[in-house]
Amino acid sequence: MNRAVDLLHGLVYTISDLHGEWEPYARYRDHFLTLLQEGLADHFVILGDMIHGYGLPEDDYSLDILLDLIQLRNELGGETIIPLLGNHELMHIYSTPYSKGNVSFLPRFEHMLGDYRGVVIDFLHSLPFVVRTAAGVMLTHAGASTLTATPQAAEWLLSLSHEAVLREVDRLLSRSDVLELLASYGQITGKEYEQLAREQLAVTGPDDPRYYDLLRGFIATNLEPEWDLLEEFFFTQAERRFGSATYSRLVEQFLDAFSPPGMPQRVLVAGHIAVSGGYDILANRQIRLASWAHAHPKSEACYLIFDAAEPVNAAADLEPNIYPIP
Ligand SMILES: [Mn+2]
Repeated sequence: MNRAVDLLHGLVYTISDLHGEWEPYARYRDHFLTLLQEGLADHFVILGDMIHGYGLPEDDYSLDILLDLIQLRNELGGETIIPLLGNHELMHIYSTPYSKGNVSFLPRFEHMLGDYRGVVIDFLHSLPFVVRTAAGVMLTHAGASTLTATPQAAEWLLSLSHEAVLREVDRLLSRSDVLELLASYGQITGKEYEQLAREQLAVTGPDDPRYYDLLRGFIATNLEPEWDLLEEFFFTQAERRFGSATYSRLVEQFLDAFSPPGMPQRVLVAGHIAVSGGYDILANRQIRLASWAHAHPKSEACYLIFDAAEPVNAAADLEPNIYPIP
């Protein structure tokens, strides 16, 4: 498994975090397709968190966006259409509940899947984690963190098979007393396991082949170091914990760890965190891009386009390449 897409040339059109909002998605997508036809863009990268609306269920177009991306990637290929994995997609690979405010993200999307489950979950399993470019600009969902900024962590993440982690979960499960685990899961959550599995994952009952998936997710989150690395890579908000000088060194180490031989990565572009306006420049090493959900106000939402072959040395060099939502 190779979780990095390496681009040596071509114009890279980049957006972040759409969180199930169809209209901005369609605007960015249509603009990309026009630019592609005109020879003014070659790669469409989405920095993860395509899914999970923060608003009402009826306004949540998460499934439509993924189905559209699946079709686009089938038509145009994985070098042209490059959605990356974000923390919101990750939880449907491992069946791990996650909420913010009043919204429980896992069950809403799981109940949406219906007959599309197989194709959608396969698609999530296939998503790359990073794009690296000859320009020295690396694209990913969240940002740098201490645990992931080592060559060993980078190597593990870049060759990760989710199936292998889930097989490890099953190995542990096969050596456990499942009934006892179900009972303790119920004790922790205050609800019967079966009720939770129905609510969270839309399973039909104990005969459903996915009946134990919620329990598998619970075991997965206790795997060390696997889950710690996944959690830090996809959920990190390290920039909020560290001062600018420390975070700058951390981004440098992170980029070094993820650089392929002969193609040093010098600038990081990520989404994941709200910004005031449409983007932030962090320690002149990182651009925090907000293409919709994390832009404040939304009218400042923006995308980035840059040449994968043209060397970039500092985050500020990319500022002229940032444009408002089309
Ligand atoms: Mn995120």
